Amino acid sequence: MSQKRLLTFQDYSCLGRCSITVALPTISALGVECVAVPTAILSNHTAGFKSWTYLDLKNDLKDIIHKWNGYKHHFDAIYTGYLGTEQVPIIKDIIDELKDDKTIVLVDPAFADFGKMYKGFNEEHIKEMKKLIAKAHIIVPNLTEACFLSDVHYDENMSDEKLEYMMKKLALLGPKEVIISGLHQKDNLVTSIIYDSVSDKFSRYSSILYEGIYHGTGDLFASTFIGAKLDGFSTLEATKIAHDYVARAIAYTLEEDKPDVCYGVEFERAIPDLIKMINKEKNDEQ
Ligand code: PXL
Repeated sequence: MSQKRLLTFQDYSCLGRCSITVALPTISALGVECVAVPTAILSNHTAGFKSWTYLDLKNDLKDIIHKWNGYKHHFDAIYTGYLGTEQVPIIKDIIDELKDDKTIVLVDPAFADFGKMYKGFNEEHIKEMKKLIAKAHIIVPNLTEACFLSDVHYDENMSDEKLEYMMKKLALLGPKEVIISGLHQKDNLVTSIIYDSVSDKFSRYSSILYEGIYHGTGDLFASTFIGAKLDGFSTLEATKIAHDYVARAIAYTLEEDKPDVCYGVEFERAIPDLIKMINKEKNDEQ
């Protein structure tokens, strides 16, 4: 079996685990080649830190991928994460150029959380993101992003009926599957919900909730999910693996007296657990 190759576009934030610094090690640990194109270089991410430097690479993105012209390369997946508003249409064109009929396109909208957009984003970003989502097979918004993208009022304690209505609305934008992770619907539980628009079915997975704010866990979930998908797991299995890995990473982080939200979660310590999970699932299947 030949090794799977994934292409990802997201920022490189040097300090504060998120985006590429989470995607590369996680996807590599899953045995998948990760071709990571930084869309911008920041000193640190924009959540929690007071300020940051931002080197925008939007004018380099097409030059980078065009240098690959003439070489043989198939991308089994193209995965987008945090993007600046002006980068979104550029990435949309690049996806059209690089994907073939076997490429899975995963879009993590990555522009909002806790009912608010991240610093520097406005309505224009939502407009552009809706167009990018039209190119995706699978999207993994958090609850806030799902609300912004479906024009549904944000409600932390959304009913199942409303969630299902919203996920169906998101699928109408183009993606076949919509996954929302990190939902706090019931006391002490965190839930991931999947909507498959082809079968018109929902599936759910829950585990014990660790209270608190853990930055970069959306990026960790998306990276693990797509790596596991390329390892041959179904969407539900890949969702469970990603969900459990994020929970392990949070559990390690909580071993610290007072974890600082700026630095993200200690996912590196959970990589051996991730590899064990993957091997166990594979053995269980045999
Ligand atoms: O984890 C999402 C993310 C990624 N990249 C940057 C961010 C954030 C969230 O704030 O600021 C630069």
